[in-house]
Amino acid sequence: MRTQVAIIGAGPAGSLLSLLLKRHGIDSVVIERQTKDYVLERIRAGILEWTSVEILRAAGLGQRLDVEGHVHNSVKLAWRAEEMLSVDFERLAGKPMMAYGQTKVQQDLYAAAEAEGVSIIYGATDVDIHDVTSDRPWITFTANGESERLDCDYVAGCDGQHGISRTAIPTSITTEYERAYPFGWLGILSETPPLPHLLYANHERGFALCSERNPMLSRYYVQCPLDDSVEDWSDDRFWSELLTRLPKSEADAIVTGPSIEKSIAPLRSYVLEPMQYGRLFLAGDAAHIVPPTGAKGLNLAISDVHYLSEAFAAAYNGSANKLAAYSTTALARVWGSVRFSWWLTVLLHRFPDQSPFEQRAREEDLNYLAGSEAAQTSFAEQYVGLNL
Ligand code: FAS
Ligand code: PHB
Repeated sequence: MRTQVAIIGAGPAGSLLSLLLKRHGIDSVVIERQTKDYVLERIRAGILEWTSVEILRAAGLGQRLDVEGHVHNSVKLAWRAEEMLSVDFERLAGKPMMAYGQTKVQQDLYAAAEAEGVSIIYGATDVDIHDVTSDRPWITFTANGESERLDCDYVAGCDGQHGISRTAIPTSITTEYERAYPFGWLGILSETPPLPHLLYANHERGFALCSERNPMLSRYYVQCPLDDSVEDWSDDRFWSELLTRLPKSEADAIVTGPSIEKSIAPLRSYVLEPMQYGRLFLAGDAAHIVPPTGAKGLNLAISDVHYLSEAFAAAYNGSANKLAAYSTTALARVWGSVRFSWWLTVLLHRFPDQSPFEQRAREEDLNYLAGSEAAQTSFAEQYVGLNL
């Protein structure tokens, strides 16, 4: 087989990239390890930055999100049990954000790929990347029991945090930046009406977050020890812990119910530099991971492939400058979101080894945020998404 761009991974990054390339008349083939249903069943992100909404709309992928997405002009922060602050995005940053789950984004991307004849090969194993420093790289993989070879001009590594494309870049030229956090997030979905707004809470018992997926589907998280398992958390224990960590006025408004999904995710910050090597270009979680506190992971995958698709289009039109600068361009926005996600994670969580001084200083951070329009503006413009 031959194509112009071979894409490894059909998560949000890989499947959106294939569609953006098609908008530029560039052929691609997407090679995905899992089945389509497996990818669609993963419960992950819930928030789109306005920049992401605009990229999806511009690519003709905004029809459903414009009907089912819930635009939010603010989020609430709570601390010291009853202190609360609402940050007004529209007034301070000039744009809102949208609650629209990654599951729906993925469904929309796969529906468009099918309708437009984009080639996605599911269930591919033994994927390997060859000759990325030549001008004729190629991919090998096994699909339906057959060994396959895909010749291409370029390779896009969109295979997430457990992918292989990162390993095709020699460690002699890469730098890894990493921070693991000493806690996880226990998340549940419940078929109950969510709060009217997102609420982040820093409580002495730990972080809590109230979010949504639709008017009858709530998404809640509580910080939990890394060595906890889902079996340690009955629904009753979860609801009791969540309501304890919220201000009473908010806790009284929560509608509890049976969980229909329950999982624990570890939190990590990770950046690989550079994000390109020869004719291999990384995008999304393949190159960087953020703790979900700032709701940036999915949004960075979208901005990476926005830059990458523009760079491929320029290259096929005779100008290779954007492609040569892709890693530098993407990393500028990646680091802005990585820093914000790290800062918000440290601000809102309880660290097992933290001192009373650190907690009191964090609370002062939140008091300052509550009293400073400048601080709230800085928070707002980073939360809704830095400009491309
Ligand atoms: P993905 O991991 O989504 O996709 C990579 C794809 O590559 C996968 O489908 C995988 O099967 C495939 N693949 C891997 N290795 C391969 C190989 N060798 N060959 C072929 N295919 C291969 N972000 C938020 O903003 N908010 C959240 O609340 C949030 N929660 C999360 C919870 C969990 C448990 C995880 C893991 C992530 C969460 N994220 C969250 C981040 C998440 O949304 C990612 O940022 C987003 O999925 C990134 O998209 P991709 O880069 O496409 O990577
Ligand atoms: C979610 O809805 O899953 C969500 C919302 C905000 C975050 C993280 C996750 O910061």
